[in-house]
Amino acid sequence: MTTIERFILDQEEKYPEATGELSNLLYDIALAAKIIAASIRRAGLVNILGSAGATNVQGEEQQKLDLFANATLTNALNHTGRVCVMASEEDEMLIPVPDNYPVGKYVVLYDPLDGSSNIDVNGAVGTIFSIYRRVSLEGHGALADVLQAGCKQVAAGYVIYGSSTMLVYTTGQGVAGFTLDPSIGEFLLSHPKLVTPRVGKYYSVNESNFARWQKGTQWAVRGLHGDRPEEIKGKNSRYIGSLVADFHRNLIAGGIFLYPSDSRNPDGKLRLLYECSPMAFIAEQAGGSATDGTRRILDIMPDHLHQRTPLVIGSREDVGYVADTLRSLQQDRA
Ligand code: AHM
Ligand code: MG
Repeated sequence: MTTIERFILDQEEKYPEATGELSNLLYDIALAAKIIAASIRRAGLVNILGSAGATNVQGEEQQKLDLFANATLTNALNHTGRVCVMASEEDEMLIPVPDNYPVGKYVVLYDPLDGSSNIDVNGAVGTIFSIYRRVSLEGHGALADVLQAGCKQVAAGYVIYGSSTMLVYTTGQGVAGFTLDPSIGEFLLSHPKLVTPRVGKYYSVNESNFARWQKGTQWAVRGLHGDRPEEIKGKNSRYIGSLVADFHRNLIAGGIFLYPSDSRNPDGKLRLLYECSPMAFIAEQAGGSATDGTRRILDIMPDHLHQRTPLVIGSREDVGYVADTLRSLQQDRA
């Protein structure tokens, strides 16, 4: 039985220059995940469900658990001396480390409760996190620390609060998955090396947007349906509407997730820093890939905190098929 602490420590021992700060940061996040998981499990009991009546910076209604998850992560990180600045999907501005606490060399970004529309129907939700090394030289962190390309991440992961709670993360040495044993309150190593199939079984996309997609996207998704068997074998459709849950299923079973641009959301819906970059890092480390249609997600240099991007992510050959289809249709029109 390997606990997450032991696994992280074993990994750290491979790097004599490691100071242990990143390991401790990962424990901090694992602790926050346990607190959030406990609260989600009790959601129906403690009447924590439902809207808090406020809207977040994206204009979406916040729910009580969103606020709780956001505060839990912030409070787990802000006093440790390991972080110089944070940013959350739920906060408009950077989250500074309070003046009376020490600052450290890492930057943490998070989507505290992804897929929150699933809360009221007892569906799976998740937490996504992304860690960078600071680029500013001293003092409290600045915007430049947060606006880094995804390829600069030192770690990324997600927690899925599903039929069990799992934490999946990478530090660039492959992807490992841990399952929370609620009887002892520990994350135990359950998936030592997650590798995603090169070709997937599933495609996941919100097809109610079909009429609003560009021709290339429509063409590619028809291929995923099985309409063009000479190009690609048709797949099964699965869509929960919770990126973490849809991504996790496809990571394990093989598949492709798309949130393309459409006429209502010209830049797609998902956020580069809190959702797409961390998931892209995990996908690549598991042997998959992620693109916005033309660029590798990890190469996109963000210019603002809440930037959105189209996302095509998952099994390498399937992502390649969609990217090729989009490219060839663009060339035809040019
Ligand atoms: P959230 O972070 O506000 O919960 O929104 C992101 C979610 C993703 O988890 C999911 O993939 C997507 O929004 C679903 O959007 P849609 O309902 O348009 O299909
Ligand atoms: Mg989200």
